[in-house]
Amino acid sequence: MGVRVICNPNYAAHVPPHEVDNGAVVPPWEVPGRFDAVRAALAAHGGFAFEDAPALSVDVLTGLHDAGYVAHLRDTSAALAGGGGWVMPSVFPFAPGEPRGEAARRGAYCFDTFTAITAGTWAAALGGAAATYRAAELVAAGETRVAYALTRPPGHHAERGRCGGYSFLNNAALAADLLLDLGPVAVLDIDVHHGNGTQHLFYDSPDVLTVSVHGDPAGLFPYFSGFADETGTGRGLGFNLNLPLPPGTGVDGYRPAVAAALERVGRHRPAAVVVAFGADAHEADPIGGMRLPTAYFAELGAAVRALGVPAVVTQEGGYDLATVGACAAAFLAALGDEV
Ligand code: OKP
Ligand code: ZN
Repeated sequence: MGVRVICNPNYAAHVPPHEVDNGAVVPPWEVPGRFDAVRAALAAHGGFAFEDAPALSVDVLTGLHDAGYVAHLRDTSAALAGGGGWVMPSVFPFAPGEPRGEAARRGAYCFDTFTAITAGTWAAALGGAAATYRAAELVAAGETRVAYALTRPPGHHAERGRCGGYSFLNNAALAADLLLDLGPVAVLDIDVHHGNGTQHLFYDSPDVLTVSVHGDPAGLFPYFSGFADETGTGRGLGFNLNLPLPPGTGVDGYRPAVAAALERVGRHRPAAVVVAFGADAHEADPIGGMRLPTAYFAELGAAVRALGVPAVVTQEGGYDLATVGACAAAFLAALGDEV
């Protein structure tokens, strides 16, 4: 089927110690075993070609992420090198002005208490960006119709200057940016959580259409965005579409939402599409709250394939280690199917 899988060679470097949920310290959901589970499932499925991403120059991130934020990630990881420590915010900005000092920076460059920076975070995040950049390069050069960046941590919650939602560098946005060389681009986000970072980065752009199908943020992370009335701003007005779904939604609710999402993507006449893929709407996912069976991920892949445009797929969420790989394999095999 010819799907190129570009791996983040540094995926295991980022090991979050825990997350803080409603003030409680709980085990992290976003763990290295997620990558291993997906890679094993793709290998068992067969038909996927794996390669490691070459190193990426940090300069590639300049147009996308704030320089102070990038320095914060890099410097924080460097300062933690050799130890098992971590950095998480305790105070978020409540007064105007630049952050002065380390404790202020922690809160200024992060929007939640789920996203620890560790010694390996910078390497892992940059490795994920490298895998995504390579995937986009291959698609832009016409070397493959479908490229999948197999990586963790995820990226779709990362804003220009803030990490959050386990995300540090916005891989989907990086791919979209590169693919703009071909013409208009659409990002379709089917992770169960709203892709707030990608929406934020392209909110005023008519060139990159952002469409997200996700759990209603009234009751699901990221809570502050993902509502249907967020439609873009300025020249980008009309180029953001959110399709929130109630908790417990299954195939019957997803089908019409995905059809509406793809109808909008098609009207954009994209030269390429970026799929921010998550398996966390699966019925077994421990945090998604939705009811999709594994087989529906094949239907999703076929539906995206029917757009008839080249695709870069980024790996976002999916936290049930027993099913995340099968969902990815089903989606990618259907998307990459040659006829
Ligand atoms: C990242 B991605 C669970 C709290 C989890 C953070 C979710 C981040 C999801 N009680 N909160 O979009 O899969
Ligand atoms: Zn998610």
